[in-house]
Amino acid sequence: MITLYSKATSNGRKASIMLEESGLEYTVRPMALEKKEQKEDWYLDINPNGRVPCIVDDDGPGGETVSVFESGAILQYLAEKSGKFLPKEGAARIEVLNWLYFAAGHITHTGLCVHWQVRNRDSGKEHAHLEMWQEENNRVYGVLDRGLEGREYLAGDLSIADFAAYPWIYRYDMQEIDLESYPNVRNWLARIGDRPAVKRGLQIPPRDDGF
Ligand SMILES: N[C@@H](CCC(=O)N[C@@H](CS)C(=O)NCC(=O)O)C(=O)O
Repeated sequence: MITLYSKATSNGRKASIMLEESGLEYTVRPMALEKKEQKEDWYLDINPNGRVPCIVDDDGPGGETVSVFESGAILQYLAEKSGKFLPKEGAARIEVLNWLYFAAGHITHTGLCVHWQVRNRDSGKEHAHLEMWQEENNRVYGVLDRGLEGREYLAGDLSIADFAAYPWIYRYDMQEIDLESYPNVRNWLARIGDRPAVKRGLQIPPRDDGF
């Protein structure tokens, strides 16, 4: 059985959406980030990075227990375990990995930097780099918009690359992005957001503050 250690944040949601979409059996252990549970020794033993998400699978390769602790690695692990959302070989697999790493790198890092700077500004703290990160974020949305031209999903067919990108792009409002400037991203966002498994995954573990 897979155990998901998470909170419904942009990175946590990548894993919960994939778990819902894949149909794999799992249980959830909600993490109280505000109590710094993610920095406790028992958790650092399974995720040395001290952040969410993390999964532990007691039926990993060869029946061994494995922990997987980077959201991109979690997506790839679950895709390989379920045989869904990542072609086994060929050009189609390469295209999924292109966009998966773009999401795990650019989209996630830039989204996080904008988020921190906006939060700092709104609480009266230093936010000297807000403009710089928003400019970079607009560049990233531009790359996505161009990539989605003539495609329904990032790699052509629905894949783990979409699940890696969606939870950050879903927060475009917080990032103060004008979505009308990126019509392909806007349509893709609506398409992914319509999926019942994605709707469920966004709320795992449940949160009641509207995000
Ligand atoms: N590179 C990691 C980033 C994980 C991450 O930043 N998680 C945030 C929530 S979105 C977190 O756990 N924050 C709590 C902390 O920094 O202690 C991944 O992709 O899994």
